[in-house]
Amino acid sequence: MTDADVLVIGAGFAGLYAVHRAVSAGLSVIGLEAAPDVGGTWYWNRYPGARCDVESVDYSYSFDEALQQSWTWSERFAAQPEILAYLRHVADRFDLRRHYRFGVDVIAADFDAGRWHVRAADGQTYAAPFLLCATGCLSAVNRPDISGVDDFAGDVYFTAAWPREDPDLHGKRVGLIGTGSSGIQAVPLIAGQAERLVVFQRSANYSIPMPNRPWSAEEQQQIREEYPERRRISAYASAGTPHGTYHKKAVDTEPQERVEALWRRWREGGVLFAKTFPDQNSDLAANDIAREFAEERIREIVHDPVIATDLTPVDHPIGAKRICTDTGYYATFNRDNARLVNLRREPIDAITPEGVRTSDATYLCDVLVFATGFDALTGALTRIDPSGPGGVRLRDVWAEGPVTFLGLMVPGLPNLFTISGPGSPSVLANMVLHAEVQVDWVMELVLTARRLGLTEVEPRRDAADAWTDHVTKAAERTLFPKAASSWYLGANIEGKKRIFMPYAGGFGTYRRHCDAVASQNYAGLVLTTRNTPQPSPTRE
Ligand code: NA7
Repeated sequence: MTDADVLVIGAGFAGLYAVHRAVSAGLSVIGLEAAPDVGGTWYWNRYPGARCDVESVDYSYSFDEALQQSWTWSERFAAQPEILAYLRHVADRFDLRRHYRFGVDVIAADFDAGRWHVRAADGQTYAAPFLLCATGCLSAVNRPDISGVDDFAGDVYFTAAWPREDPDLHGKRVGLIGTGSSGIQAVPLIAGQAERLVVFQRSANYSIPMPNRPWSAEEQQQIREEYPERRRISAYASAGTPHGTYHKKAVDTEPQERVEALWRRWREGGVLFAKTFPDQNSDLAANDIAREFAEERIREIVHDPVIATDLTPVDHPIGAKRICTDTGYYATFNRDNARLVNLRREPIDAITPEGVRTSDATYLCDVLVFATGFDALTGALTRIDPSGPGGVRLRDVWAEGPVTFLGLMVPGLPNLFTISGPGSPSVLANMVLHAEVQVDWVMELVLTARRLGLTEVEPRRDAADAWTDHVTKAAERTLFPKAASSWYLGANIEGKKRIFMPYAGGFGTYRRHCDAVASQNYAGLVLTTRNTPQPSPTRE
């Protein structure tokens, strides 16, 4: 079968849920996935140290209470193998693999005669009236165009496409380029194996220790008992988790009390530190308080003051760029076999067959690891570049930055849904609950249209412009746009338009917007039957 009611691209958290939801509604579904199995980003990102920076009890599906109660996370922040095992378990439990074609690399999608025709790299096409792109925010790998990059004679690995068989780095001289979350997680483990590790840093990032630990049996029991309440609080919370901020603004809190609050968050660990105080990401004075606290910790851990200074970010308020979460990152630079090269002082001239040549030296390497990130948020979609009626192309609609309705739909491209797309909270929220909310909303719309005999749904251009404007204004109320080198802004990709892409208004607020559109008979959308506009539907 190559025809269905719904096509879903991707078998990560969002794609698996989309397939499950569509099948449960009685629709025929074909899932397409480039990898040989389920997992999405957790299939590919299997580098040493890969771990989620959100607690796993939150970063897991909520749609099925029996699943929730039966799965046990072994530790607070699960490592990649456990998350992949969870997704494989979900695929088995709901019998989702039989709807998927694996190893299918989608390269094009065209809407014609009321159907999306999706073409794969092997020439096969698949068709359905509705297309859900669950292609992920962090899946289009960034392969930097550094001079001589193809000349390197040793082994080359990307953290975002790590080999299934872990390479043995013992006794090797390893060069690692990139110090975002992936590089920062991998560095301590690679330094523990390699004979020598040189880390090439273009921009320093803030990283907060992850106080990971196994859950005790009592804690696991308590988690099970409290799950419904935990999910109730998360449902309309600002990031889709039960955690909030301190009850007072940083600028209204006495210095001693402030430091105590910061220590508490530091010890809780991870991304939560970016939200210690309610004003931390909107008021530079409040941000400075948290930033200076974190910088003091770097200086405490790193013995050499010059290296500590190099490891201290210079181009963004703390949390304005994705904060990282580590296990022993800064302390790695106290080791004799680990070295930091600050590319802002000593830029790369070229990669040579022997290693990396900078303006100051040549670093001989047997292995190069690229932890250079992704063409985030838009890359996986623009690489497919869906084309709508009249030849409207996604890349053209987004030429000046992503224009979306609720981060889910694009004017000119009917029946296309961008799960976790730009213009939705996505990477600023708990991605799993976020996927559930969006997929539920999309499926409700698809089922409503089918029930009413309407064949095409599309946002009005003015409604999409209004949403996009709202997304921009939400970002302007925060410090996010001040991060010069952030992938949230597309700044890591040469030539990419600098626009803050996620919706910074909060997960709960976003959800209320989605609820309101649905309850107002899909205000902002045009629903048609074979190009004949129909009045807004009356919901049953
Ligand atoms: P990131 O956070 O985008 O990090 C990529 C790193 O690679 C970052 O330090 C980049 O520097 C660096 N980079 C990219 N291109 C180059 C070139 N050409 N030369 C030198 N350095 C380069 O990706 P990650 O995979 O670490 O993490 C992505 C998200 O996954 C993470 O935030 C979590 O949400 C999970 P830059 O900062 O652009 O100067």
